[in-house]
Amino acid sequence: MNNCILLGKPNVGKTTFFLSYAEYLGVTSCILEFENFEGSVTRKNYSINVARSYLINQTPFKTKEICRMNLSIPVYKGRTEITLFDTGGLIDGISANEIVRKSMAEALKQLYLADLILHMIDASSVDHNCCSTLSEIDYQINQYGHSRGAYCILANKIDLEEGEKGLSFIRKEFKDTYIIPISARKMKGFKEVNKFVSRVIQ
Ligand SMILES: Nc1nc2c(ncn2[C@@H]2O[C@H](COP(=O)(O)OP(=O)(O)O)[C@@H](O)[C@H]2O)c(=O)[nH]1
Ligand SMILES: [Mg+2]
Repeated sequence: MNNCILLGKPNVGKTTFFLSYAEYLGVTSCILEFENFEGSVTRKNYSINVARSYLINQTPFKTKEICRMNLSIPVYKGRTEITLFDTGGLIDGISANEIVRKSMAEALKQLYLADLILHMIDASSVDHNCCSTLSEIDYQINQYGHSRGAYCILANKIDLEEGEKGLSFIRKEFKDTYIIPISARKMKGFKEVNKFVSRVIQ
């Protein structure tokens, strides 16, 4: 089984991508598995739109548990199954909030187990000072990702005006990394993401 993890700061658009990528692959109704911190798994069957209304939010750490979904990816000859993991988000340092600390520990555990790492950065907020702004943790994920090999950066929110400027900055900062500009909201760049995922997992 191929485990593919979505990682990045809170509010960069991981959950939006998680659901929109499934939709891009033809999924209309999905079975989401939520694993709590004690390891027990709850399965929920949602339409993509209902899942969006429940899971996507401007509140940082809206997604705290790991949420996963099995997806069928077209590869060279046929299709391959992957499990895509949506995580709660990583921040710099150690949070004072125990739930956030547990959420980050779970994300790091899944990162260790992942076969493919999709590191999402909010290209529209690199000049801002908000929870999704590129920071030290992104450089650490990048370093770890390179050490693992199957890794790329998804530079999200390029539909916003500041996104283009942010993308140039991200390209300068991470010169050795394969960067895919995307808009998770507008489903832009998904063809490139799909190509990358297919190439790595086959
Ligand atoms: N403009 C724009 N907003 C986005 C995009 N992707 C996500 N968002 C918004 O960013 C916020 C956080 O998204 P979410 O998927 O919950 O981020 P997560 O915390 O990384 O899972 C929400 O308000 C989304 O609607 C995008 O591609 N473009
Ligand atoms: Mg989320």
